[in-house]
Amino acid sequence: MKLLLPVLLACALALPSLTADARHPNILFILVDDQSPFDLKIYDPSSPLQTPHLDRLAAEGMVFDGAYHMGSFSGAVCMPSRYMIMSGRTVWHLPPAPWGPKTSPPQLEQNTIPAVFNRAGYATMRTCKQGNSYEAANQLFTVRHDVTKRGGDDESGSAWHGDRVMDYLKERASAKNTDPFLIYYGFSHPHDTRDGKPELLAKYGATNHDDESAPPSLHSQQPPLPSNYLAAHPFDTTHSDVRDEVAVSGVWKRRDEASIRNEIGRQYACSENIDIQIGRVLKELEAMGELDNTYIFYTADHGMAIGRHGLMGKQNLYQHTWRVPFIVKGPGIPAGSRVEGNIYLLDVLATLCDLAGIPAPATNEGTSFKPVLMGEKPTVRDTLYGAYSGGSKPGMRCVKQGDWKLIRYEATDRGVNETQLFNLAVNPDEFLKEHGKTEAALTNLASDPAHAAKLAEMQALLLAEMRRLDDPFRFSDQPDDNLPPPPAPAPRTGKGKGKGKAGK
Ligand SMILES: [Ca+2]
Repeated sequence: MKLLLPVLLACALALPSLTADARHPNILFILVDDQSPFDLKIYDPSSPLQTPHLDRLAAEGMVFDGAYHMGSFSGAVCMPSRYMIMSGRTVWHLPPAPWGPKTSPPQLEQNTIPAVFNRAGYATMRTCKQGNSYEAANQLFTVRHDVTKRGGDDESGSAWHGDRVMDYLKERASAKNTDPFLIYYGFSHPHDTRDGKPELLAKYGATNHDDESAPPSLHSQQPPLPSNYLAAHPFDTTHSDVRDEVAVSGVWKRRDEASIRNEIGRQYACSENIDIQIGRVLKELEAMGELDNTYIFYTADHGMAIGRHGLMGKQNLYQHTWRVPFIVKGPGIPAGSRVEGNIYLLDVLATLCDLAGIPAPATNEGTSFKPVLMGEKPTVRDTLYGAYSGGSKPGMRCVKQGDWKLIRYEATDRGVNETQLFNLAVNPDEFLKEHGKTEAALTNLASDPAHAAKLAEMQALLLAEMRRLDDPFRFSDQPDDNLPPPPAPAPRTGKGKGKGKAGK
């Protein structure tokens, strides 16, 4: 033993500090801006959206059916979502949240994805849109190219972000840099303005429409209306006048078939272009011999309505918007697998650390779902909570456990007090009575006496989650828990400051 120890120490010292080997895999984290999982054929086989590269990721990796963002205290849902991804903190424990300075540690940015991976010896690179994000964390990527690119050609659109990653990989190869890398590959699309490239717009029968006085024409190649489309949401969601519901160029307040189908066509044109940009990078990684040692994540900061339930934006908690697409491929992940997962975007930091073999920071509140990725278990939690509090308070909350989901809406100043109870096993589209389905189960069950016990159970579960997660608001029929009136959100810092128009 005395002889062996120096030998072992010498061997350990002889190891390179960090190389892109099986112990320290590369990470490619792809984040798109505003995309419902149900846009993708992977989640809705009837969707005409073509994404061959995402299909390949799904075929070679794992698809999550239960991936969620935890919510927002702002109309700009992007912003807290991106804070949660970067920091692994729950929504009410983020620096810009009400009481954020009290519920989040100082200098949290030093425990975010770039800071943690820089310290572990990773090469960190980022490209993404600018603004409505976590600027103090974004600044910590060693290489950073953030510009909002939502135009309809390569220089002004998604190809620009693709070019930045391609340039980075080529420079890395020419410099013979063998440090493992973490690339945060973000896009500015398909967030509006959804100016697609002409050849992709043509494929989906869409036009870059900007004339508010007249709807675009119907076209046979436009995607069909969503199954849960409505011409209007049946009640004020507590923030029905938010920018996304009334002022998105191309739709505005219109919900007619032509406007919605054209806008979905534009969304798909932008999403297919993103898929093309992902394909370029995957091909380059393959040529470099890095693909097999890289964990590739694909997701969005939140979902999107675009006509579903008569809504346009991201300021609601229906499944199309609360859920996000989530696909992961990499070493050890069973190919072609599909799980529920029950993960939040705020679990990403812990999971990346777990996969890379580095400790998650003490400030992290997320749960590593590496055991799910490795096929060891199907979920990481039983209960999921969602919040939207960007308009009147408390706003919207939801809770999901198993097949059952409760959504509550309250805005005393607007006369809103609504409750929805869905059995997602039989009503996954969350049809309401306004959808006119004849089957009794395909509607909101909150007022059905047969489900009164389930409603009470879900109400209790929601209160428990609100307490557990330090939700600073309560509904009028809940105990007030002696909560103080919450302060206004702290002003945001960095380059995104002043661009925080709700919904941007
Ligand atoms: Ca977004």
